[in-house]
Amino acid sequence: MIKKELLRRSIPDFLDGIDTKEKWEKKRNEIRDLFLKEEYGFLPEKIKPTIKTEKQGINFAGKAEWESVFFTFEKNGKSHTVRTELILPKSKDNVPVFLFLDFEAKVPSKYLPVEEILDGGFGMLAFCYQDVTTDNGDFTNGLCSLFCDENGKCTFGKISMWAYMAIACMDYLEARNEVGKVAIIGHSRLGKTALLTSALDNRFCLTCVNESGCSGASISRGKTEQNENIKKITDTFPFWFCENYFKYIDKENTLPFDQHMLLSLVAPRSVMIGGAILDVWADNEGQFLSCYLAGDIWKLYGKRGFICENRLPSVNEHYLDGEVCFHLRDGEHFLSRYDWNVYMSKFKGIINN
Ligand code: GTR
Repeated sequence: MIKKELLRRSIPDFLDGIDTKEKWEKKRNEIRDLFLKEEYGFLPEKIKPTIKTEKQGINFAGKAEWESVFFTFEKNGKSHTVRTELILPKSKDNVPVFLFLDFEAKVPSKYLPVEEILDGGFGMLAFCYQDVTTDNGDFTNGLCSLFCDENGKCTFGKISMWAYMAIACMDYLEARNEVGKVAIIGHSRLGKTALLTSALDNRFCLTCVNESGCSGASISRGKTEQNENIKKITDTFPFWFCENYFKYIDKENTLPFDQHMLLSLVAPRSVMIGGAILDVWADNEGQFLSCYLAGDIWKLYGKRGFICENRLPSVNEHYLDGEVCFHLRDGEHFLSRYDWNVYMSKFKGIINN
């Protein structure tokens, strides 16, 4: 079945001839730069933010400590502050932490079940993506305002800017003594962001990419009418990408890569792709094929890669044994408790290893 799908989607064998870890590591930076040049835009230069923290009274039934952490970035006389929330299980060391890219500034939020995560033994650092910069074509606000030109133009898209903040959060987590391993997690447009972040920054031991779909974990070639494609996504969200990406509208077959190669940049660390059966827009087959095609890169590191049957999993069946994981949940587009449990159980396995 897989062969037939691959033929229908006509994905060239981009990784042909890469049969050793050394050859791959030479190639990987080229691939990374291609994604930045052709799709998302290069991230701006790193600025070290000033950090201020403020303790919050709520401690989740005494289980946790909550601090708001303010990141202030300054450049050319302009500055912008992003508020983040750090919630850690009380008096623990070496705490595994999820860096969560959220749609809301609220804690807990629709997609962030704080107590369940704490009860799982994890801490979390969360920020609302629109506090970094708004989700629209205005590049003069938030962090983008520090990097745009006098006409309010940036050379990168908004996904790159959100990824920039995620990397700054990782710098901060690394400096905190109580924090152990860090996973990154995002849903949908923030799943795209989580995947790009981890492709650029190898400090995340686990990358959870929930229903990221088009221009995320899903293959761009061979979309059906019901799937989102480059034309549809750039018609609605042109500001997520850099200008070069528009060359590929209705010309997916001319892309010098496909999205599975973004996944492969995460190797040899673990990556989990989550889908929901009714989320046809995100293209589950394309997300699954990405795992299938990227998996071999892990084998160059002596790892297992993607372990699967020769078909898409059925609903609520999981392919979680390798470092590349795929699960297909019942229901619609959402980051549910079910998904969190799947991600947390893998994270536990990584810590205990
Ligand atoms: C949709 C978009 C998808 C996905 C989603 C989301 O409208 O077309 O690519 O990112 O939004 O972020 O919720």
